[in-house]
Order: sequence, then C-alpha cells, then structure tokens
Amino acid sequence: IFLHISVCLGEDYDLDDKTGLGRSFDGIGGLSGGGATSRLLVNYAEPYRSQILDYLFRPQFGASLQILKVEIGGDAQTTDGTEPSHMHYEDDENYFRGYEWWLMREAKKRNPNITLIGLPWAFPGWVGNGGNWPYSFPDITASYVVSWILGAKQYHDLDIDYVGIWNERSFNSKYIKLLRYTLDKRGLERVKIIASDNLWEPITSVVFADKDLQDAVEILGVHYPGTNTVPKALKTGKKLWSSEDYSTFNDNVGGGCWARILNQNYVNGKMTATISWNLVSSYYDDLPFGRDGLMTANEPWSGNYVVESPIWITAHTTQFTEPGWMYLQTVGHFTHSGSYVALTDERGNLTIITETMTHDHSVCIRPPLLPYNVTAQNVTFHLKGTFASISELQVWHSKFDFKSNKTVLFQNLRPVKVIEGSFSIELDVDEVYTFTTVRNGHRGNYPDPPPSAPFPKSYKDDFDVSGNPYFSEAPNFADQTGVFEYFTNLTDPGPHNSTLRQVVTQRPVTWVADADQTISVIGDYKWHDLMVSCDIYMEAVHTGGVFVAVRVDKGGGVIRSTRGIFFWVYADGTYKVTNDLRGMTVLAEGLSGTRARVWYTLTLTVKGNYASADLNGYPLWKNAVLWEPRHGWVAIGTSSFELAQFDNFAIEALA
Ligand code: 147
Repeated sequence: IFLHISVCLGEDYDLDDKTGLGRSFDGIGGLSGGGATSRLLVNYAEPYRSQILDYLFRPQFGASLQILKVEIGGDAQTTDGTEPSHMHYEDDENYFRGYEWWLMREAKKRNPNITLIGLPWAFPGWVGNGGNWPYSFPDITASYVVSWILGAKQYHDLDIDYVGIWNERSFNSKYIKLLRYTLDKRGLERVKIIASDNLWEPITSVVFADKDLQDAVEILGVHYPGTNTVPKALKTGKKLWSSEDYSTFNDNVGGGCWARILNQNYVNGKMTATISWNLVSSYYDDLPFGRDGLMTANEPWSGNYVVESPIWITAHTTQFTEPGWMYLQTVGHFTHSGSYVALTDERGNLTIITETMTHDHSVCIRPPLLPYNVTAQNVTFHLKGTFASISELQVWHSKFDFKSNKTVLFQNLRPVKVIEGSFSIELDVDEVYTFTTVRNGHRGNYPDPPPSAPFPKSYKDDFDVSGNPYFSEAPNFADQTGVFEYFTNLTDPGPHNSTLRQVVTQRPVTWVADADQTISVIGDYKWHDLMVSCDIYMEAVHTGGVFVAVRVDKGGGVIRSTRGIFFWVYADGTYKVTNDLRGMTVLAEGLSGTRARVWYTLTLTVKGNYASADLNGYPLWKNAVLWEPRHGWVAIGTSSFELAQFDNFAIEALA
C-alpha cells in the first residue's frame, strides 16, 4: 500500500542548505573560433547584427551568456577557417585584426560582467621557429600569448580573465609554469590558467603530482566529457569545467543535448562551467560541423538569422543565476530519469532547473550516450533550511514536441505556490523547467529578420575601403589556409591602391593539416556554371603563383584535398589549369608571359563540362574538359605561403 501511494503521489526531493553548499557556479558560455565560426557575423547590416548579439549576450533577453571564450588567432586552419594572429611576424603587432576583439567588446557592452577566455589553437610559424611545435622556445610562446592579453587591455580595455594552453594538443608543464610566471611579471596576476582543454588525463595526474603546477593551474578544463569526471580530478580540489562541449546540430535534438549536459555536467561531473562550441554558426553551412552553434547567422547578404532552441535552453539557467552563485549539495537524478540542479546566491534566492530529456532526443555529437529510459513523473520538492520560508516561485517552461510542432521554448507560466515548504509538478518527457525566486526573466523578441536568400549571383568587391576599416578582412571571404587582409599600397596611388593581400609567409604551427597553398573561399556551394574575374599581383619574384577557382568542394581540416577548377598563373611566365588545390591533376598548361610585380586580370569561365580563361581580356586557353566536382565555392589563393594581392574581384553565377 505504501509503495502504491508513493507512485501516485510521485517522488520527494529535498532542496536544503543546512549541511552546507556545493561548488561555486562559474557560468555558461559560447566559443567563437576554433576556428572562424563567427566569420560571417561581422558583415551583417544593422539592426540585424545588434539583434543577434542581443540574443547571445544581453542579460534577461536571450541566452544571456555568462562566458565568452575566443580563439587567439594563429594564422592557421582551425576547423572552419583561419583566424589572423596579432603577430604575423616576429616584428609585427596589430590588435585590430579579425573579429574576436570586436566580439568581446560587443559582449562586454551588453554584459560588463561577462567572463572572457582566450585559447590558441595554432601559432604563427615564427613562434615555433620554423618547427611545427610551440614548446621548443617556451619563453617565446609565453610572451606571444601574454602580448595578446596585454593588447586586449591596451587597445580595447578588455580584461581577459582566463587563458588556456594549446587546444586539444600537448601541454608542457614547463610552459604552463613559465606562462604563469610571465603573466605575473607583466602584472597579470588576475588572469588565471585553464589546462589543458583536452581529456581528463594526462593533465589531472600531472597536476596531482606537481605542487608548482597545482599553483599555476586554476581550472581543469576538459572537452566533451560526456557529463562525467574522474575521481582523481575531484581529488585535486581544482575547479572542473567543461571548457568545450556541445558541437551538435542546432535543431531540437541539439537543444535536448544542451539541456541535458548543462544540468548533468554538474550533477554527474561536478563541472561548474560549460562552454558551447560554438557560439553562433556564422560560417558557410557546407564547411565542417555546419550549424553546431547556439543559433545560426550565416547569411549577412540577406540579413536572415535563426534563434535556435539552444538559445532558450541556455536562458533557463543564465537568466536566473550569476557566476558566484552556489550549487546546492542536494542536486541529482529523478527516480524515473532526468535531473535537477539548484543554485543560490546565499542571500535567499533559489533557482531550480529540471530536465527530462529522452535519450534519442538529447544525443550530442560525442561521446556516445548509453541507453536510458525516462518517463513522465510527478515530483515534489521540499524546500528546507534557508529556503523553507519561500512562498512562491516563478516558472519558466520548455517542451520539445517531436510528433507535432507544438514545441514551446522558454515560456513564462503562472507562479507556483509553495505550501509549507513544498510544491509538486507533473513532469513530462523532453521538458525543461526553471523554478526561481528571481523575478526578472524575460523572453526577448525582435521582429522577424528578412527571409533567407542565396548568396547573390552577381557579386563584386574592389576592396576600396576608405581610411582604416574596422575589420581587416573583406566580407564573405572565408580563409581556409593563409590570411587575406585589406592592404593599402602606399607607394602606388594608382587604381590598385586598395587591395586584398595574402600575408602569411611561413607555414604556421598548425592545428590540423593546412594546405601548402593559401586559399580563401566565397559564395554559394551549389554554384556550378559561372564566370569569375580578378586582378592579381604576385610579389614573389620568380617563385610566385596565384589562382582563381570555381567548384571548390572542400574547406576546413580537409582543405589539403580540396578539388575544383583552379586557374593558376606563375611568376615564371607559365599558367596551369588543375582539378585540385594540390595540383596533382593538370587539365592544361602552357606559357602566359606572367611575372611578379605586374597586375593582370584573370577571368575563368566554367559551363557544364568545359572551362576557359582570359588573361587581360584575351583568351589564354579554352575547352578544358572537366567532370568533377560538379559544384562548389569560388576561391582565390596563392601557390605557397607568399605575399600576393587581389583586386576588382567579380562573380557572375549563371546557375
Ligand atoms: C573540437 C575542436 O576543439 C573545435 O575547434 C571543433 O573542431 C570541434 C568540432 O566538433 O571539435 O575538436 C574535437 C575533435 C574531435 C574530438 C573531440 C574534439 N573527438 O573525436 O573526440
């Protein structure tokens, strides 16, 4: 009889602070970079760009993110493109490249308390002194990273709170201690170190065994932990973070993944921060891991963006907590699966978040999720200790409906009365609830943005930016190896005064296998028949080479094996037509008379199975026959890590 009653009435869960509290909450965040994931965001027109930023960062509006982590650009390919370094060369320093500075400023403008983190994926070649390794000269690497932090303060008044080691690659104890020493020496004691942005081991054991390293490392940051930790990590006494997580397609299953791990990273793994790779999907869909961001904004040409479910799932926690709030010890799993966490500001406020995600509707990209069964259930919370006197809680509700389209996200329901310290709730599956004393939650809303539209078929850029452009890169170009920047020819006031220049002259310390050529892609991946023209200028005497290309079929970490129709001219007076970036398959070749330090106009036309090209308006070759690939992006680039310039770029897509 007793058992029967307990099933009918549901299960009881105490929320109590009498025996002390759990760990301190450090926040929920998004990661821009690793790499180039915000590339297309910066070119949105207003008011859409500010609206997107509001959905991400503005407190009590949307995701209201508490942490922004960014890549420290290293001039190398880091998943969806390259991000520029603040020091391309040893004697070079510039703290206005790329878009991470701008993004951090926009985030701070909205939330002055947002936590900022920087982490390198790759380094310019000189940091490794030519080797593909950043620890041969650890003092150089440390001073390079510390320069980035000093530059953030000096040029943008940004206080970086945490810095990492080398994303998902080896760490080196000597380097970590030297980084700590260098930070301190430069007055950056407040900047704390996260290590090692990889698996729990070996960093946990190495920290455990080394007192000096324990002092140097503030946070054990792990990636894709599957909500679990290891006993030794708990024994270090360090804060534990999921410093990169999610990376899941941002449909409602992605929202379910995010809801489950946000709760269970603490319940199972005692992790007190979770950071989404990535912040916002602002890279071409056909690059690797398309749409793995909290929302989607990759159509600056149309202004269209989509506020996806992970934004509202984030709001369930972030709008009702702040970093520094304490988790209660009384958190856990429900009897019929699902989980609950509770946090307090230690001044009487209480926020409870529940999730009942089903297995199949909350699978993340990695690691594999073991089977489990969750069912609808009635739960009763008993508020005890400090919370016994609470009489009412605000209620926010999300429910994923995979059968019809009745999904509701972050809906404000009627407050629940707490009677003699208790309240009950009927939980269905695939739901998230927030019960909270915090009263200022808000579901922010802007009018619908313009409708989605394909990349314009007729497109031109003469790279003429007056004065100092705020962004160093031309709109819509997505660099995949090398870095292409606006450039002013001080000595040439003529028609090619303002150009786009490839500036990486040495193979970087890479994160994945960058190509041996440089390449930047642009346009619509579905394009097949089109004409591209571009003025080009080789700077490398004798050894220079540049290309324009169409039907470019790959980007990201597999850029080395990308195919397409590549039209090359070289400074040795020859041309080539190849079917791949590497130049293994040559479709045509011959003499062009081209040399360095002269401007030429290249025009490449591809229709069906035939390609032809003009040099300075005169036919150079025609009727090259091609079968594969059938479609892809347009691209420009160089035959090695060399300086070269581009001007008057134009596309006419026929189909
Ligand atoms: C991570 C990277 O840190 C990110 O830059 C981005 O590439 C992200 C995409 O999912 O992945 O790298 C990982 C790559 C592979 C695994 C884990 C992380 N893995 O196979 O477990």
